[in-house]
Amino acid sequence: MASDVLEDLMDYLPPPNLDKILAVGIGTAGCRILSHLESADIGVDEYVYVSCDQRDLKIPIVGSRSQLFVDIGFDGKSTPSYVRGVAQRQMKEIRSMLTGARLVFLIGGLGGSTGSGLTPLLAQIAKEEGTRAVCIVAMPFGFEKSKHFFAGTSLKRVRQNCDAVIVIDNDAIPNREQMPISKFYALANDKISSALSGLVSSSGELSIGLNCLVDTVAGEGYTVMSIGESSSVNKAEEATTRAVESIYRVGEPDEASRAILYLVGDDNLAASEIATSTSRLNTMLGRNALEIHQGFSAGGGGTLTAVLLTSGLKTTKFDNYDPLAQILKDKQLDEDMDCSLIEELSSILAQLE
Ligand SMILES: Nc1nc2c(ncn2[C@@H]2O[C@H](COP(=O)(O)OP(=O)(O)OP(=O)(O)O)[C@@H](O)[C@H]2O)c(=O)[nH]1
Ligand SMILES: [Mg+2]
Repeated sequence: MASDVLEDLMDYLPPPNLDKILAVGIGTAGCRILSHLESADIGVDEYVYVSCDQRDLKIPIVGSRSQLFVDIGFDGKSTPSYVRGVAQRQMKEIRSMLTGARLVFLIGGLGGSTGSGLTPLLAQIAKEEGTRAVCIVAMPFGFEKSKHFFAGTSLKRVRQNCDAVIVIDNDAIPNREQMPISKFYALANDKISSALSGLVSSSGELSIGLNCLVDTVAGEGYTVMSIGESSSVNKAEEATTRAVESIYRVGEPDEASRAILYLVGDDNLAASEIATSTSRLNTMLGRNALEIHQGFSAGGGGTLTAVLLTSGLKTTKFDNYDPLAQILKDKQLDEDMDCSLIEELSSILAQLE
C-alpha cells in the first residue's frame, strides 16, 4: 500500500535531468578556476563550488550555481585523507549532486588538502552513479616541494576513478614577466578558462565542441593541456611549437596518440598556417601516428594563442611525485588495514608456537 502511494507521488516529481552537465570546482584553485569558467560561460547546466574554506565560497548563490561546505573545523590539522573522512558525513548530498548527470567536469588544484582529498572522492562517486567524469587538475609549481607528495598520490587516485584526466602544469603557463603569485593565478585561471571555453564552445570559425573534446580525452592515458603564445611573423607555428615544448617537460611525446590543436588569433590567419602548425605537431608528437583535431577562433587580437591537448601519455613527471608508486611499479599494496593486521598477527602467533 505504502509503495503504491510512493509510486503515485513519484509521478508528480520532475524526472531527473539525464542530460545535465555539471562543472564542480574543488578547493581554492578549483573554485577560482570555476568562477572564471562561469564568467566565460562554458555552457554547462550547473556550477557547484566545493570547499573546506568559506573564503572559497564567497561567490553569491544565484541561478544555476550551488555550493557545498565541508566543515573540517579549525584545529589546523588537515590532510587529504582527513578531509575525505570528514566528507563521509555529507555523502548523501554529494551523491545526489552527481546522480543523473550525463557528464561532470571536476576541477581542482592538487597538492593541498581539499583538492587532493575530494577530487578523487567525487570522481569515485560519479563512477558509482554512472556519470562520466572528466577531471581537470592544476599541478603544483616545481618549487612547492611540500605539495608534491599529496599531488602525486591524489593524481594516482584521480586517474583510477575518472574517465579522463586533463593535467595542467602550473610551471608551463606562459608568464613572461616576473609577477606576484596572486596576479599569476588570476592570469593562469583566465588562460585556462578561455582555453576550455573555446574548446567546449561549438561556435567559432572552426569549432571543436564538447563531444570531440570528451572523446579525445576519454581514451587511454593522461591528457596534458599546454598553451603557447606568439606575436611574431610565423605566429601560428611558433605558438604551436611553444605549446609542444611544454609537453616535452611533462611526459614522453612519442606516447601521444591523439591531440586537439585550437588556435585563437585574428581574422588574418590563413588555412596554410593551420596546416603548417598541424604538420609541426605531427613531427614533434606521437611518431607520425597522431590523430589530430584542429579548431580556430578569431577572437585573439595580435597575439596568437595555441591551446594544445595531448592525449594518450602513459606517464607524466607528476607520477614521480608519489615515490611509493615508483617502488611498487605494477605491484599493488594490500590496502585493507584489517587484513594486514590479521596477517601480521598470524605470523607473530606462528613464531610463538
Ligand atoms: N592554476 C592555479 N593554480 C592554483 C591556484 N591556487 C592554487 N593553485 C595551485 O593548486 C595547488 C593546490 O592549492 P590549493 O587549491 O590552494 O589547495 P586546496 O585544494 O584549497 O587545499 P587546502 O587549502 O590545503 O585545503 C597548489 O599547488 C597551487 O600552486 C589558482 O588560482 N590557479
Ligand atoms: Mg584552500
